Amino acid sequence: GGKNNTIETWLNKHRLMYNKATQHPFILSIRDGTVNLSSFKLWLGQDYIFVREFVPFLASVLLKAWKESDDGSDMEVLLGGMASLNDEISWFKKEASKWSILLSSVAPQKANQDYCRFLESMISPEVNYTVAVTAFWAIEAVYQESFSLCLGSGSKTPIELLETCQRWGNDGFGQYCVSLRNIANKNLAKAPADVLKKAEEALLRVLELEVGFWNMSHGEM
Ligand code: HMH
Repeated sequence: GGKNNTIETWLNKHRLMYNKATQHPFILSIRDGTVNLSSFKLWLGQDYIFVREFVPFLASVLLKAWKESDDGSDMEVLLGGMASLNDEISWFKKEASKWSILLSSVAPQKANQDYCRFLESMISPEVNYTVAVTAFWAIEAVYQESFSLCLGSGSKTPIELLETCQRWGNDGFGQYCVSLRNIANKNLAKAPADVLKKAEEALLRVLELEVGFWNMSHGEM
């Protein structure tokens, strides 16, 4: 606690794992234009399932904020996230039809099931707001960092994947992630040691699950 930079401290401490999650070979293959389109389609179908599971998780974070946060602006940031998820689900359906993916026939693979089980565990009222909002920030931040890599100068992202990369790599989403990190830092600064420990564990678990999710898409099961 104390200083308002717990997240930065943890990211430095766990830099290797964070880089594994944000610079995965699947993302690097999008960036250098060598991505296998069947991998991309697999990712798209699996992520649609994940995002649907993300809705009740975010609802639970919102509920915890309402009960436990002393700052009303937290709820507004989270509500904005909820609104974006509504848009995101429509986008997945549109994108899936563009790639001729029948979403109703996609079954969650092992890595996705593991991740969804983690989200479900975070919904429990026993998990406090600080831990849940730290996990939430980490989940969003990994996608933001990953996909913005595919938009940077020198990237050779295939044109038909640009919209996907912009969805999570755009500046607005980047700002949203900064707001979430500020919320997490603010709550971590006043958290007792046991909560700090659980939040750090949740961050590490998210990074591990993100790597597993990319591995699944990249055909490295
Ligand atoms: C697996 N992680 C995964 N999917 C997503 N859509 C996000 C993070 C960001 O919302």
